[in-house]
Amino acid sequence: MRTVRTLSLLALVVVIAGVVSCKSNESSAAKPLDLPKELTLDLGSGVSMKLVLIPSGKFMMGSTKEEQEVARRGLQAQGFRGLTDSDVIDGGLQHEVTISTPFYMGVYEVTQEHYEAVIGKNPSDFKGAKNPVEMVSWDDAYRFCMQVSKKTGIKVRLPTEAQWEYACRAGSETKFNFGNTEGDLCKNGNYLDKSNTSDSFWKDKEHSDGFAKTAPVGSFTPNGFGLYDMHGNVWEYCSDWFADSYVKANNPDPVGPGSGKGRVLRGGGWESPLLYCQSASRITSDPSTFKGSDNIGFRLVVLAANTESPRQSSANAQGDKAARIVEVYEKLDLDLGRGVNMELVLIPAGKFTMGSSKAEQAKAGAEVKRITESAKSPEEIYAVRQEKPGQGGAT
Ligand SMILES: [Ca+2]
Ligand SMILES: [Ca+2]
Repeated sequence: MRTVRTLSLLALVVVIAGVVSCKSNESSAAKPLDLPKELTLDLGSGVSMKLVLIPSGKFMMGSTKEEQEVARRGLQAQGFRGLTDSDVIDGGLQHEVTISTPFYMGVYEVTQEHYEAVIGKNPSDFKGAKNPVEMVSWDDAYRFCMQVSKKTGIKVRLPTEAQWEYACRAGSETKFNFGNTEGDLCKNGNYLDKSNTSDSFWKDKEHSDGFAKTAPVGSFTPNGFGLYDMHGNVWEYCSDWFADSYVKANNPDPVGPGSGKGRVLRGGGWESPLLYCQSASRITSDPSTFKGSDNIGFRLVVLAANTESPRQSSANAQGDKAARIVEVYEKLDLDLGRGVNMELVLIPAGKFTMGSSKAEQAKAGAEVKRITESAKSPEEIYAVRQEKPGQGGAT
């Protein structure tokens, strides 16, 4: 009996071990990327930047019809007339968007300390090592990303508008990531509140967040992903070109239209009223003419797949769906030394019809025929053919 019981127990142990083993395999199969929860970028000069993992997922992007109507009524009450949809905080109603690739996002807005460690100067109006950098253009933010990438070997960029809103909402579907109660914004972000000295009619005269200008980053409660100041402090540049309506066809991972008059900014700043600090709020600025404001800054993201060395990333790109989305910069600024730079622009992949068309060939043939027929002698034809290389310097 003892032997049978022992064997039974042994069999049971084997079965349990098998189950545990199976479960373990299933678990690793369902989770191809075993990602650390945080990423720290060493910016040099003893300064580092902390980013947190934002998991992939789906969310409803944009605002609800009701939110837009409330915003419209609020603006009308302030005396605004003839408002278009794009005046009312959001160019599109809520629609489902998928973020297929986990990414890391800066826990804080880029600070003046961060900026100075990388760029070597601090353009901000409201000085403070831990305050957000401001008075930077979109191009400055872009350049900062490239410099950090070069310094760390990790591809850093501005968030897409969709990544930004997804990260801001952190699973919430309300106007703000903490709910719908406007009076709670003063505990969750720095906006145009009672503390502000301006006499703007936009000002919330009932609540105080304690900051008249920018606040040191992380002064308020973080959202569900652990991100600070997604509402207010400074507006944040995104990588997308702005479109009045969202480009819905480009999903998952929308990146906005291919071109536009301005880039997207999100989240509102210390000088923005409540309405413009909502999760879905968006404005635009033209980087060719707009060089910055002390109400505008930015924060960084890193695609999870880009945290690996280039060799690992290339290997993973063969088989891992998440890693296949490899991001490239729209332009490169090469420092050649002695203050000389060379700018290169990205030529996107695509198809085209190479060579000349039948019509072009027929036209060229007709032209040759015309010259040949109008020539008085073979020498003249020869002279015509030799003339061009001689003039243009070609051989
Ligand atoms: Ca404030
Ligand atoms: Ca902000």
